[in-house]
Amino acid sequence: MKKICVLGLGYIGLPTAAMFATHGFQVVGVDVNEQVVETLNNGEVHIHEPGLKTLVQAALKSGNLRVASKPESADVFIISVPTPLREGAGEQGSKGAEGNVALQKKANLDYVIAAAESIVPYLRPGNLVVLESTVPPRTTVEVLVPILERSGLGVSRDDEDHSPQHPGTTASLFYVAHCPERVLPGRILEELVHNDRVIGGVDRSSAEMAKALYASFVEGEIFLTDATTAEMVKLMENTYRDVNIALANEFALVAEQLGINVWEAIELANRHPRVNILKPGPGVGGHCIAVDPWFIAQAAPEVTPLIQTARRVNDSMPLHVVELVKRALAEHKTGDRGQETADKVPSPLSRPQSARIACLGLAYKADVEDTRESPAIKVIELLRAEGFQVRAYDPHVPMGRVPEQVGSLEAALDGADVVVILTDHTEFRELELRGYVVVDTRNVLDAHSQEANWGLCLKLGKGF
Ligand code: SAJ
Repeated sequence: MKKICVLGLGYIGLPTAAMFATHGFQVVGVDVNEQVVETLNNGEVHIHEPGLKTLVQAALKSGNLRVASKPESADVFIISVPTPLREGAGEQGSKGAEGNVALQKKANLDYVIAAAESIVPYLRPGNLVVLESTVPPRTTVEVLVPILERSGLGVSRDDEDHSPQHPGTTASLFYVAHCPERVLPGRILEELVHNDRVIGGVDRSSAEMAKALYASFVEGEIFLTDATTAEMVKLMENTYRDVNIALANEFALVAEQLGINVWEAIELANRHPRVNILKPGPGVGGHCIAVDPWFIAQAAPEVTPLIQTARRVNDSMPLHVVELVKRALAEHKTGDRGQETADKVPSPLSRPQSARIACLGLAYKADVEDTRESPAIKVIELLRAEGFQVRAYDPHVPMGRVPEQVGSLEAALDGADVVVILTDHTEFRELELRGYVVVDTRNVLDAHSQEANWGLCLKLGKGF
């Protein structure tokens, strides 16, 4: 039985380790966080994802999955560690499309480097090393391979790349491939099996070896390419989505100025057979879409003004939400919306800054507990910085994520001057908010029935 060592037991590493373990491999999952190791060894799972706990427990019970804090010898090593942004990492002398701005956010490869270095002592001829982490273009060939070559072994190369100086003979070669994950949080297990996969090898043999490995559980098609193309494919997918969300957000800002409803306009535009505008909202969260475009920008800052601008448009949306809250408060104060609204909402606020704001939703998107890069958290931080009294509620997110978090909807709504809907959780679609001033950033409330019934509802993207 082949042995796989998976480094990093996070959102991708853990499901991948469990998947291989339940498909006939002996797997050792490694994490540098002792708490993660202990939790898993106690049969518990630190990541909330449908079906994951059952799969991990089955894998552990079968004896095919073990969890450890250090790597060990194996046939295959899979690196699945985070690649966050390093903020303010401007590089002297490199001019981006707008000065050095593009380079202020760059990939932090510390975890990838540490994981690669931890493998070096265990690397043996014939081993395959797979990088699953999302990385800037060329990381596999320019960062990962040189570290692994410190083992004294040579990386496998395509025939035409063999030079007389190259130390490797087949007997002393190792193999390397980049196999980016493409699964959607909330549907990870299903998409791990059914999505198509792109595998980029540093040479053909590496790509073929990785394909044979993933074919053990992937039911989608597996496409082979080179490592740098595979890196770029992954980054392009998420950048495509980011740029298109930025376009939707920009349309929303325009619609507010024009006094039209962007949600209706998008629905109508999307009736065109070749148009599919995404949804505006309070910004883009999650650990990938808000991060990955910067990896392309850092590789080619001069030629990526569109990508960089899209990032800034999406990053500016939390501030826009705060402006909408202030507008709602001002209307609330003056009763601008007419007698009907003025009658229904509480009395005018003498000091808007002391206003109570109920924030509904902390997660970065619907029906998940993940708050990484969540625009909702950014909105709360901005409101806090402005001195508002904030209470936040999210039925999916464990308590303690922000100091303002409360454990029930009632506690959040109690005495609220403005209610801001920041995440489109299913639970929020049925909300009864009669008598509240609402800012709906996700179009979860049915404008016609709600607004007609209970007064003031500002919707992001809807002018008035
Ligand atoms: N969002 C909008 N408007 C939309 C769609 C999304 O504002 O129309 C926001 C969401 O609310 C959220 C953020 O964008 O804050 C990202 O959500 P998402 O559902 O678009 O994507 P993620 O981050 O959960 O997962 C993405 C996926 N990539 C693509 O769809 C191209 C997933 O397939 C990747 O595997 C994942 O990134 C990753 O790990 O890279």
